[in-house]
Amino acid sequence: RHKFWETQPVGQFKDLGDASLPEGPIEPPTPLSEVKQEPYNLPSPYEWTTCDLDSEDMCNEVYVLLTNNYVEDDENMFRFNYSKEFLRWALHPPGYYKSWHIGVRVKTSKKLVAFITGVPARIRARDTVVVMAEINFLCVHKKLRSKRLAPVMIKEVTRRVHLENIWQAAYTAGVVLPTPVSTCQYWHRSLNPKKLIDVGFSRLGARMTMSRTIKLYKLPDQTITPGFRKMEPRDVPAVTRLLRNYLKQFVVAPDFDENDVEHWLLPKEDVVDSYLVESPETREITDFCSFYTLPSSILGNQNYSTLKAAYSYYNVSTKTPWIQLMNDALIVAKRKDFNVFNALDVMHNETFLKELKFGPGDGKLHYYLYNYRINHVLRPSELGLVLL
Ligand code: YNC
Ligand code: MG
Repeated sequence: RHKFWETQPVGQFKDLGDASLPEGPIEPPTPLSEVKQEPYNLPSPYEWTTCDLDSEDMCNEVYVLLTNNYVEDDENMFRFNYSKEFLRWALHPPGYYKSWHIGVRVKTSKKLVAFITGVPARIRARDTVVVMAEINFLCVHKKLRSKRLAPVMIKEVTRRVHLENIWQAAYTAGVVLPTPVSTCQYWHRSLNPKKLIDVGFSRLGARMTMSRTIKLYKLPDQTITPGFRKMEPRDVPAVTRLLRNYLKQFVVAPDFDENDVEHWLLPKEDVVDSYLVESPETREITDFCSFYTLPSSILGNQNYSTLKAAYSYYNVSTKTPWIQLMNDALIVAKRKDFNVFNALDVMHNETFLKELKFGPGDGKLHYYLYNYRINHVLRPSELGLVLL
């Protein structure tokens, strides 16, 4: 059934439910001298290229490939449209390896036709912090699908990860592969219901009029929580402490240090937004929320070309109730002209989704680990990890 994945060190379907298998690495690392030194062979029309996202031209080529060929919804109405600034941010975290940003070109025309990336991350699984690669942006041009290019790309990124003495990886996908660590669901909170209905993202509810729908999703212009403000560079130490303490409770979560927080959570215009609550009395930072900007192209609509979506990222509540904190996040997202606010049912998100009028989406998002076994399928609320 999975000719490629059956050969890989990942949890296999036949082993699901076998709690006698040891948790942890499936295969031990091999000596670096035994890692294949040359790239895998591609079919002869194609060649490997390493993508330097600092180059405006390369970044543009990657952007165009993804804009036209990356992930679509099941009905092919929308396609992710990651911005160039977002791609640079996503691919240049602390300690990144340029060699993990891998492209495939047509030899004759030099056209970029496929892409896959990794970035390093420390991820804790239960009590063990493991250096992993987060694999993302796997994309093969629409005209080259079903030619088994993806397995070669996955093997090549694996080889380049191994060359850095890293043996585990984390990734998410909308498709079911052997075998999910957890299966999550997206929820959507309309901020501009009129547009969402016009473009076919949502439908007018039964016995609802447009004006009642608009009223239902109306939000105040100003945030409610005293001390709610944008995160600043001086907040990095306090946010790191708050987040580290929060993420302890999840079975799988990133092990963020101050450098990671500075990179992943300091606000970056049109890429990532972060807010916190600073207690007006004690000046203590008690709560935090963040979201990233990921528009989708709207395919074949006369009136609109882009859906502006905010995606819930890392949030922490210790004093402000979850519902109030995330309602303030919705208020700022609305003020920044996002059309919809999306959130997975990970971490504590279920405590606010229904109350804040999020509705369940159709697609699922499956989380995977490569060469690391976790013996039970996790509930989404046991996951403390959000990948971009
Ligand atoms: C997928 N998304 O099952 P079997 S997510 C992993 N992730 O293998 P072909 C995938 N594997 O079942 P196509 C996958 N999608 O025979 C398919 N596969 O064992 C498997 N879509 O290859 C599939 N981006 O080349 C099958 O398929 C084999 O031409 C078939 O190409 C697939 O970034 C794809 O959804 C996804 O661009 C590139 O459809 C193409 O269809 C496409 O014949 C639109 O491939 C965009 C899209 C995927 C987004 C993502 C995470 C990727 C994770 C990859 C796995 C990483 C493993 C860890 C490596 C480091 C290890 C260390 C240490
Ligand atoms: Mg292919």
